[in-house]
Amino acid sequence: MDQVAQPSVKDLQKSFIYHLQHTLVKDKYSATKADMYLALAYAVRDLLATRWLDTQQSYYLKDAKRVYYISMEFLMGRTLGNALINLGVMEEWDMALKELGLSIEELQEVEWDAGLGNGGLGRLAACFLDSMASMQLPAYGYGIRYEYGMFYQKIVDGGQHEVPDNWLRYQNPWEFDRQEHLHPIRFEGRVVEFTDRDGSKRFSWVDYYEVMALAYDFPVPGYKNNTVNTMRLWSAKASRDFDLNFFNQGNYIGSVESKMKTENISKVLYPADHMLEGKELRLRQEYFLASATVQDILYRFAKKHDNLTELPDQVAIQLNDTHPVLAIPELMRILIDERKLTWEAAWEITTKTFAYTNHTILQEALEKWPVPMVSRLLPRHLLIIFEINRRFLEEVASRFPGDTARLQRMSIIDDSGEKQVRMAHLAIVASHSINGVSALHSEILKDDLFHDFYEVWPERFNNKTNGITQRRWLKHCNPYLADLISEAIGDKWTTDLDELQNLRPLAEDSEFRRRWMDIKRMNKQRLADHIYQRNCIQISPDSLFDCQTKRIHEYKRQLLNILQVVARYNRLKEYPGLELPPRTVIFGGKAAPSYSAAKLIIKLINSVGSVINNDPAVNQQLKVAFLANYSVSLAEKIFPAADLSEQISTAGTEASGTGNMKYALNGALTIGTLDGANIEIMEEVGKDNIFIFGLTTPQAVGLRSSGYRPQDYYYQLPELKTVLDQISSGMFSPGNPGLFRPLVDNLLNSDYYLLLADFDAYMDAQADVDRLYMIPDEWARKSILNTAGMGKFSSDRTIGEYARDIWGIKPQPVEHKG
Ligand code: 26R
Repeated sequence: MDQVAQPSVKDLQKSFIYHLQHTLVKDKYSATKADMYLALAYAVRDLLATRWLDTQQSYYLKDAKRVYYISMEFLMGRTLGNALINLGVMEEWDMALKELGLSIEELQEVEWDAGLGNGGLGRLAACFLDSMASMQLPAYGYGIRYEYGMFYQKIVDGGQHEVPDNWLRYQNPWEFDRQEHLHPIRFEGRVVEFTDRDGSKRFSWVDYYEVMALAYDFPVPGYKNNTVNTMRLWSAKASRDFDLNFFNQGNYIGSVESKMKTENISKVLYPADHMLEGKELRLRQEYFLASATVQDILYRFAKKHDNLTELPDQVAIQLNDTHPVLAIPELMRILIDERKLTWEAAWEITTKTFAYTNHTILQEALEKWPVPMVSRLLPRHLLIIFEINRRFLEEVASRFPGDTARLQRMSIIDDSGEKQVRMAHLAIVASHSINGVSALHSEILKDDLFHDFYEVWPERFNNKTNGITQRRWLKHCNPYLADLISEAIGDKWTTDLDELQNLRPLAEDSEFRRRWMDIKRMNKQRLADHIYQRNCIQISPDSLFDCQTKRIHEYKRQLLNILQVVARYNRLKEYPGLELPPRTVIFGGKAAPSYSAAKLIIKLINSVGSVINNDPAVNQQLKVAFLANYSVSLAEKIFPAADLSEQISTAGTEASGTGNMKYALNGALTIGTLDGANIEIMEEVGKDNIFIFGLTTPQAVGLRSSGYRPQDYYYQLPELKTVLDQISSGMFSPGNPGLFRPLVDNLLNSDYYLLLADFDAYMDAQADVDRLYMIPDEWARKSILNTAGMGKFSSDRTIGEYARDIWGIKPQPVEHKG
């Protein structure tokens, strides 16, 4: 698609000054840096506006099939830099601002992250939006406009403190409220049964109360292609009826209180991603998103169609995990109760429309909601779920006569204890596609977690290995490396990441290697400066930057990393002349506020760090830094500076991982287990260019079932024993010697994630890392080969597969009329 003539540098300056004066009413004397950022944001926004209108109009006129990506989380990070990149105006703006004496980097730092997500699942949704727009797909993201996003993490005395993330406190130039797109969402009440005029049994939901869902739209620009898609986030508002009913009762303050309570629905993102807490407010949020979105989809469909059986030809809905799965009974309810379709017709439409992606196999994180809670909140939906289940179990019973154990295992209702709705079973039964997010993970779904369902519907199961957008995770975050790559192989990689293969021969070119590592060193210096400012730790850009950044979780094994760090410390103390390359071990990540083991691990990392960093005998060779408040914008500074990427989850636990891809794309080497997408990364970069260690998934499963005894390792490995004894005896917590004992006791007595079993292999792999880092040319070569091998992991590839295999949608190029 040809680009419309870009504005000149003079035009950009005019627009910037216009917004400074007229939108913000500031001049050069009164403008703060925040004002300058806003003026720039409004000027860039103007460039998006007409493209956005053109895109939406063209989808309408072409009556294109749309895809709806429904997600409780969108971890977007900052918008400005991404908009500049995708509009292709970064350099022009850089010049325009320089002439005005301003730095575009500095202004970008003013923007507060949109952190409406926990981690991997939320960031994947954000990368998918970028890819869908960049591939010109008619796509929408639907989510919740939480008033408070992921909490801001402070480290106090080495421990995590949560501070509310009031991201809307500042002006947000990137959102548009759409007062006209308002949907009523019903809760509670009861169901009455009646007989229709034609004699059929009907249900009606009565005595409910209503909350309104108000739309806020966010632009999602494609890369240099005139497409601007929409992310629509819902905010809860008390309805006018609600106000009238309550305020007329004469209890004014009481009425304001209940009004606030209904508006609480979109107040805060739940920050727990390790365990379902089962809080009623969370279930309300899930239904709020599901219902508002389904109503919106049907409203848009109805502008051009009146035959609902055509819905699956016009609409594909992808559920980002089970969190929005109530969209299924909601669509059934509307089709049957309001549009008067038969059950069979409604069911066919529903199953052809929905597809489900699973993102975790951890039992504690699988959603199950108590039947009494669902019954009180959503009485009609519960009846629909029961009926879906009744028909489903009938089908299973006829295929497997007499197999009652199977019926119990597969039922949507778990009645082993307090009755619960198994949301994943509901998603599987009502979807035509079920996918995992890496090859290994998708196999585990078929062989293990959902094996019973795989036997019934093998054709529904498929894999879609995750990916990341190279626009944000290379071009934007690592501009010097991006320019070097483009200089060497052209810039087609920005929309076709497989082009990176052409870097392979350059790994053998010593001049290219030197330039490659010069850029890495510069990025390391930048991160070192940042760390010095925040943590007051001085680190050398010549040390090996060894990074593990991700949510803090036992299965991700940050604890294994820190055990290795303590062992390294002991070696350096014992053998002062030891020839090891200096290392800086960098951690970042948040713990769920309710996850006490994860919080204790943060405290341990910081405590080990303060002993090591303050020990003059080793601190030229080893440092530990925990970077507070890991977020999208902080990640953008870390990936470009990393030498080594730690991907060390117990085999069979990490669904995919996406940080692993971002590190390798920026030239870090991976030390990792055969878990999630690490396996596919190994296949792409080659076994010689990655440090793989540890148990495989079948070995891990086998070890557990044959009676794993962690203490055997404790007694057989003297170095390991020393480390564990040091931690549990208080060497890192002199004021409170027993502080870390629970972590060690857990390792010795249970160690579900097999840290002790993998310790020795991990130490060996780390020794291989040290040896390689001592040969800078070899390291540089492998670093280049890692980037060169990352073509497969573009989210463009992933989205292309979803579009072709699941959604049946095609690119719809947008003509920009200017
Ligand atoms: C329901 C609640 C307790 C909850 C559970 C789990 C809320 C959020 C989560 C987050 C999970 C689903 C998640 O983020 N999974 C991650 O998804 C990434 C994208 O597919 C994967 O790369 C990553 O391996 C996986 O852990």
